[in-house]
Amino acid sequence: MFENLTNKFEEIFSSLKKAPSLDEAQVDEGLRKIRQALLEADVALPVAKELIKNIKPKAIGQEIIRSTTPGQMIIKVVFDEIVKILGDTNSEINLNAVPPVCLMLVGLQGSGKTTTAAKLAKYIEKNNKKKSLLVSLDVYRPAAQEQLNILGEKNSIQTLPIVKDQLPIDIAKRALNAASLSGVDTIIFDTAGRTQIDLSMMNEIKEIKSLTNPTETILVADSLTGQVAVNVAQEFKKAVDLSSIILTRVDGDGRGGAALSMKFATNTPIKFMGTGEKIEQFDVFYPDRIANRILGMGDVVSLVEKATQDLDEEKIKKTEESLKSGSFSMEDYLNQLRQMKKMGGMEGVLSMLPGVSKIKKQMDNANIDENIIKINEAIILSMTKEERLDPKIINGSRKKRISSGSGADTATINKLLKQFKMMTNMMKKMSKGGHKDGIPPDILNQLK
Ligand SMILES: Nc1nc2c(ncn2[C@@H]2O[C@H](COP(=O)(O)OP(=O)(O)O)[C@@H](O)[C@H]2O)c(=O)[nH]1
Ligand SMILES: [Mg+2]
Repeated sequence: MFENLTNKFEEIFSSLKKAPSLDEAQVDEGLRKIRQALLEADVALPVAKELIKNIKPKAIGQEIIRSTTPGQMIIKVVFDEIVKILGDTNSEINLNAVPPVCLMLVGLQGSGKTTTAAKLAKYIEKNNKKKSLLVSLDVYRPAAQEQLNILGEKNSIQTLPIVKDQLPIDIAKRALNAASLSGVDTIIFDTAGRTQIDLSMMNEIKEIKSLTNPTETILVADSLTGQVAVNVAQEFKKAVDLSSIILTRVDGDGRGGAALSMKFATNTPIKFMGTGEKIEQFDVFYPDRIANRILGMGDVVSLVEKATQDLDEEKIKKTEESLKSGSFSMEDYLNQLRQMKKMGGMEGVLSMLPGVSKIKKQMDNANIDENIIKINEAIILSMTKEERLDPKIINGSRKKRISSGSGADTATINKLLKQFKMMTNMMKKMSKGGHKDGIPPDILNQLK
């Protein structure tokens, strides 16, 4: 469903995320491409506008957290806004009523109501440990009631026996009685759809709704129909007030626009999605997971999140001050290494980046030992405070002591000292140039 959009986003972000700095013009250009990609994916114009409007000030005013690039931060901003547009968090199905709790499925013909009724019953049985009664009110389409009852039988879900020529409202009354008698917790009503929005359908739904007083009036919408699905949802919302939406055919090759627009256009949460014809192909709709899928940048997002959580602001300040005063010590270096370790070490950092296979290969080529952080930490810990503050004093005999303390050989200790020297030089240059964002990536380079 989201492949096209994902590919577009990957293209847009591939240059952005590496850039060490971005100016407003570059951000604007990125946003223009994002907007275009959204519209091509059939996202409703007001939704695309809203997204861009919300992303822009955050993308430009974004404070860059150490160990991320501006591009990575922007990906996180875009991600957050897409999650918001999709509905922030998942809202659970509402079963809070005196049993039998009634749920009502509505939607156009062929949108997947009957299939979804059975899927939902199975889901509620598994997750809420509640038994459902499936009831078809579709007296118009030949064999529609049979279709639901066969599905029920196949999947061991109770169904209401069919009585020929009964009107929908009478079937609904019979269902309420049957449920009370048999002690069923939930009734799922599968209503009749039409090929298009139609007044008599809406009136029938209203009538059944006032009889059954459902906790949920759920629109089943075919995501493959894109904008049409969104328009249909708006009509239903106006006429019968929906409480939630289930998107079907998310497994299909639609362009994703319906999924992205639905919540914003109807102010109604998407609670589930159908991902195939089989009964178990039914998932809770989690906005953040969907946003991850759409962006194809989940790894960058978690990298930024981790960086935000893990970095100790105070230590960063201290490092920054040391840098400015030119007194960056082994102590500070140790802090840097520990920050990296917190983020899961080099492997942790790298494995969160997209295109990691490429990086891994480069790593292999460069012979980076993932244990190097640990070894370097051990070396620094074996130094005296004096040595840490002024590594120049580390002579041959001191090296021997450090070696026996850390288990590292002299060559490794020499390498660390050389790296440290290179790094302090480089950092001095960087801080003079006013560029204060690249420390961990540079440590990464220095570790090669
Ligand atoms: N691939 C796919 N097919 C689905 C999904 N949901 C329903 N269908 C199929 O869509 C067709 C129409 O579904 P049905 O439940 O009869 O729609 P109704 O007319 O609204 O009751 C059937 O062939 C279903 O198997 C889905 O999530 N993915
Ligand atoms: Mg049906």
